[in-house]
Amino acid sequence: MLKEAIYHRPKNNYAYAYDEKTLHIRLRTKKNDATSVTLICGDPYHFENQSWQYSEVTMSKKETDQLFDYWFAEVPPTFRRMRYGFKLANEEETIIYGEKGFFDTPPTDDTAYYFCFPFLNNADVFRAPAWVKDTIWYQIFPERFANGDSSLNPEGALEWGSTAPTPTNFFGGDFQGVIEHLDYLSDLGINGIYFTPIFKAYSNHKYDTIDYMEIDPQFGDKETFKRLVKECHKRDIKVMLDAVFNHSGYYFPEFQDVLKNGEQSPYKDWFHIREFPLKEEPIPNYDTFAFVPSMPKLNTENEELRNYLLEVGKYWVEEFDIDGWRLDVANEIDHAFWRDFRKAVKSIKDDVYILGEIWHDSMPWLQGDQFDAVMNYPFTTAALNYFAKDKISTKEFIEEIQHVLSSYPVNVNEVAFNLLGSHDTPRTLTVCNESTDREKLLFLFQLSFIGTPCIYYGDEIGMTGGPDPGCRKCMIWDEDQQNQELLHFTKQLISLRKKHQTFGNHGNITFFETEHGLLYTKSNENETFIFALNNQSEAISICLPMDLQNKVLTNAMTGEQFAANSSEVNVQLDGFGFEVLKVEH
Ligand code: ARE
Repeated sequence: MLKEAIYHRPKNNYAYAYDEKTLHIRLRTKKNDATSVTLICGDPYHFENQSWQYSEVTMSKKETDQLFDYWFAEVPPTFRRMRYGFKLANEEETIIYGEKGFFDTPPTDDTAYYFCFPFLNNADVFRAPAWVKDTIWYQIFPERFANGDSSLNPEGALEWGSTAPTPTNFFGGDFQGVIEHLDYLSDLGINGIYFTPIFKAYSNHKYDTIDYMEIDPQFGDKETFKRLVKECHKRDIKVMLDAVFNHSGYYFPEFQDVLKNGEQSPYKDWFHIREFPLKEEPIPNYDTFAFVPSMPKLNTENEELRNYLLEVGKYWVEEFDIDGWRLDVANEIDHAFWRDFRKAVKSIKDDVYILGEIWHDSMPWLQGDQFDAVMNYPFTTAALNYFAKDKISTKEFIEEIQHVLSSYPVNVNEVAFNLLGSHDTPRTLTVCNESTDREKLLFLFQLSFIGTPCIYYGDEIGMTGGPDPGCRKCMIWDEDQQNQELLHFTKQLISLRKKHQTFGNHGNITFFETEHGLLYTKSNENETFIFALNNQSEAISICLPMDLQNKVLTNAMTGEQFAANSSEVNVQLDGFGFEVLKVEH
């Protein structure tokens, strides 16, 4: 066995509390190396005749990526503490692996050889709000969703959809417009809206805040926003706002004060100024988001600023009853701030959802003390490379997806924010080279996967657009211009996800090897959904992965039923075709 590939470390995705009584343990081995892995585990203080007493739990191979297998076991330690190690076997040898290295047989004179999960403290369990698991998000870029009150139009606002979006043009989207289309969103079936920033700012995207306590006047006022939240809640739709705390905008009065008064400004420590006077060229001599001079980085270590931002976090929850915060550039802000932020906002409403914008591996933020989820861009990349761009093989896709799953605890995966695109990326249909067939496969995968899917406004009706700002076109409301078939298809998937727990976020996912096409199942004790997808233009046949003799299969999309008359069932898929079949056990 390749010992160098064997890896475990407690208190992260390899060993964590799933709930107040259950531990999950993972072990990494070289791919296709070990043939069985057993968890050796016991209470650290349980000795008999000076011999440590342990039991053995079989681990199952849960994920496999390009190089490794990940073995998994679930254990409920009676006294909520555990020492543990692993027994790995293949045809050649059996070895024991613990914190102090490798052994031939399990040592029993001392538990110091083993890994330690000291105590399962309830306060440390990662817990996202219960409602999140069943949420289907819809992302709205407020300037471009709907213009419901033209009296609020910013100066020079253009006619809705009359021209392409640029970094600086305005079309007058507002809250009234959103309110008027809430029935459309209810009908679509989504039950959470993520709004990009709505606070007073300079630009059309509002990521350059002027006042965190005010609504941008082009969107409406506080009364209208209150009404919007109420109308959403009436329809069981949650509301999440964007908190831009990494940086302020250029016209944030405190930054203006520093520009004007330099070192004499009482706000100079609210920012990271490298030298006075401030200058922007050739690059700013103060820290910024990227190298953008109009986005000076805020110093969250400054107590006054920190308290101000924590007040902002609380204010919109307390006064407006919002349900979530999406945190912009979350990974560039210190962890201590986010721990305080979590405590502050959850003290007002304990089931507020906290979503960090992080595009990379995010385990340090997902330990239960900071965020409930991150924007799952690694999922996005894998899905687009496979379904939209045809850049990777089925095998590579499954490996990538399983790599993402293996990077986090199961309870974190269950609330991962799975997006296919956003206001920062080209529209999915454009990435699909405008193939609606490919787009449908993407939606089907996203909406049947573990986590919480998010639909970027307009993707459901087939809008196109390149990278920012191309992806920020005005929403198309003329039904003749909308792709009604795609809209109907999206609605159908959302309704299946809501109706069947197994289709949605409560089923175990398993991927199968195939010669062609993608095959996976979602199942619980009562039923299994089988998903067969063909991302190629040629027709294929896929053999279903289970013995279906005498079982009745239901086509989930059409409701048609048929009985399987042999144990081996093949489905024929047209180019870019798919089948979703349900089997009761
Ligand atoms: C403008 C221009 C862009 C230009 C950019 C940088 O339009 O063409 O690339 O400036 O000079 C907001 C606006 C943008 C605006 C930007 C700056 O929405 O239109 O862009 O402000 O004025 C990284 C960060 C991530 C960030 C993305 C954009 O890690 O946090 O870059 N996303 C948030 C928001 C944005 C917002 C800001 C931050 C700033 O969602 O909308 O931009 O408030 C790799 C990297 C990632 C990187 C990602 C995308 O994967 O590893 O770290 O994300 O690519 O570039």
